[in-house]
This record gives sequence, C-alpha cells and structure tokens, in this order.
Amino acid sequence: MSTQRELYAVPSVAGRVARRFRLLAVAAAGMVAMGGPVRGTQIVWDGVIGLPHALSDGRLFPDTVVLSLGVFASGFTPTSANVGQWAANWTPASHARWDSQVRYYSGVVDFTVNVIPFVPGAPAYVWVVTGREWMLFRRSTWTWPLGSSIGGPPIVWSADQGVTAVVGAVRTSGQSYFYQTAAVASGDPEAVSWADWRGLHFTAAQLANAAVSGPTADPDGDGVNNVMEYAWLTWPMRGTSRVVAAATAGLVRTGAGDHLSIEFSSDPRARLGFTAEASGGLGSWASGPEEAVVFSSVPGLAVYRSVPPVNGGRRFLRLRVVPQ
Ligand SMILES: [Ca+2]
Repeated sequence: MSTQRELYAVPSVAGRVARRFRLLAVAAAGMVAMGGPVRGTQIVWDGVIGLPHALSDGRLFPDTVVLSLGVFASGFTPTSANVGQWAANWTPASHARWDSQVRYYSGVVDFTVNVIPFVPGAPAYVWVVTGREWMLFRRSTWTWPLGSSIGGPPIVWSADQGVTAVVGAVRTSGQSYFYQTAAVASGDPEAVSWADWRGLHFTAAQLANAAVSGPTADPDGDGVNNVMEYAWLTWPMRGTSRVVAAATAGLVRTGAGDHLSIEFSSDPRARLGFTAEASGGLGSWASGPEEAVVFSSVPGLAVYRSVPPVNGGRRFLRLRVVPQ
C-alpha cells in the first residue's frame, strides 16, 4: 500500500506544480495584457538628447532645471488646479540635472522592494522645476514596477512622443518637438537638499574631497563657491553656470523705528539656514536675539534685520549661509 501511495503521490505533486506554473503563466500573461506591474530592480529614466526645451516665455532651459522622478500619495491626482498641494503629496525617487549644452537629462533608480508610495502599479511622473516654471508629465506605461532582488535588465523610461503633460506642454512640429514649462503662480516645489545637489554633480571621489565638493570650494573657478552654487542650483563644475548671489542691504520699519536689513534671495528649492551677525565697527561680530533677527522668511527669500533701530551710529550686518 505504501508503495502504491508513493507512486500515486509523485505524479500528484508534479501535477499540482504544473498547474501552478500554468496559473502563473496565465497570471503573467494577464498582467502584460493589462499593462500591470512588471518586475524590476532598476529604472533608467531620461529625455531625448539634443532637442530644444523651453520655458513659458520661449527661452531655452537653463542649467538650473532639476527634474525629479516620483510618485504622488495614493488617492491624490495632480492637476493644474491643485499645484499648491503637489509638494505635500509628492515623494521623489530620483533627481536629474538638465544639461543645457547637450540638452539632455538622465537618472537611475535602484530598488529591490516596494516602499509606500512606490507600490506596484502606482503612476510615476517627472516633475520639472526651475523657479516658478514647472512641468509635470508621464507616459501611460510608467507604472511603478514590482521590486525584485533577482536582477534583470533595467526598465527604461524615455520621455519621447508618448508623453502627456499635466502642466506645461508637449509641442510637436514635423520631426522635431520640445517640452515647454508653464509659469505657476502658487505652491512651492519640492526641496533639493544639499546632499541631493552634491550627489547630482560630484562623483564619489569628488564627494570625499572637500577641496572639490566642500561648502567653500570653487572647483570651476567661477568665483562662486559651492554654497552659493547650491543656493541657485547651478552647476559647480561648469564655470559658465553661475548666478551672482544677491544679498541686498536695506531698511525695514517696525514700531521701534527703522532697522538696517539684509535680504538674501535664492532658488526656492534650496534649503538654507541663516545666522545674522551684527557689528558696530567690523572688528567683532555678534549674533543672537539682541543683535539681529529674522524679519521675514519664505523659501527663496530671507530678510534679517538689526535689532537696535538706526540711530545715527555705525552699524554693520552680515549673513552666514549654511546649506541643509
Ligand atoms: Ca563655482
């Protein structure tokens, strides 16, 4: 009896395994047919090289454009009417820099598991930002893959003709086409941290070398150190990519009178910390709530003021800028 059971059991197990594989094959075929999640460990995402991309006023994209590949929170659908809520619902997976010389961007996402909001099937978008010029686009096939630790070929998401824009526009004209951002009045874009920015522009060896990638280094010799390059998200290794940082002196008024002030503007995506310091004669500087305080601060514009009002004596103010 025992032999018979074993003889019977072997084909039975084989039959179950075969049925399971058939079911898996059917399920896989169904997912492909429906455009469902695919399995992957790496997404390579990029644009089409060499084509002109323009801001809403027709100027070509500057070097300060940063693109992000990411996913919105489950249940949130971005539209041109809710741009002010995008940043709060957005999680980037990867950043890429726009190269204005070759007109190209590319980024890579490595993953093995799915972490919310990067669940299989979640629609992925590319968010393009420089200042208040935004574009958000995707292809219908860009749905987040099922993570895998097995490996395999990269999933390639290229932004070609199949792209549709939520904000901004995809123009077509014969064989050439370009993307165009739109001017957005409200809402703040996602932050690009100091670590994000350094990761975009420096190699591992450069990151380990403070003389190249440290805050006060100026590796491209354009007279703008890395903190100020970060403040405007310019390229630290390209001398032609520079914005002369704008710190402006002025006066602001409170109930106590007029106060010496200093205003610092930056790209609103840069995250900067400030310490204002005051001096009566440039010999020694002091900070703290009795010397200088914030007058107003929003991403992209910080104003600090001296605490004592202007009284005819000499007073100097300076701002220490720390990337975050
Ligand atoms: Ca520089």
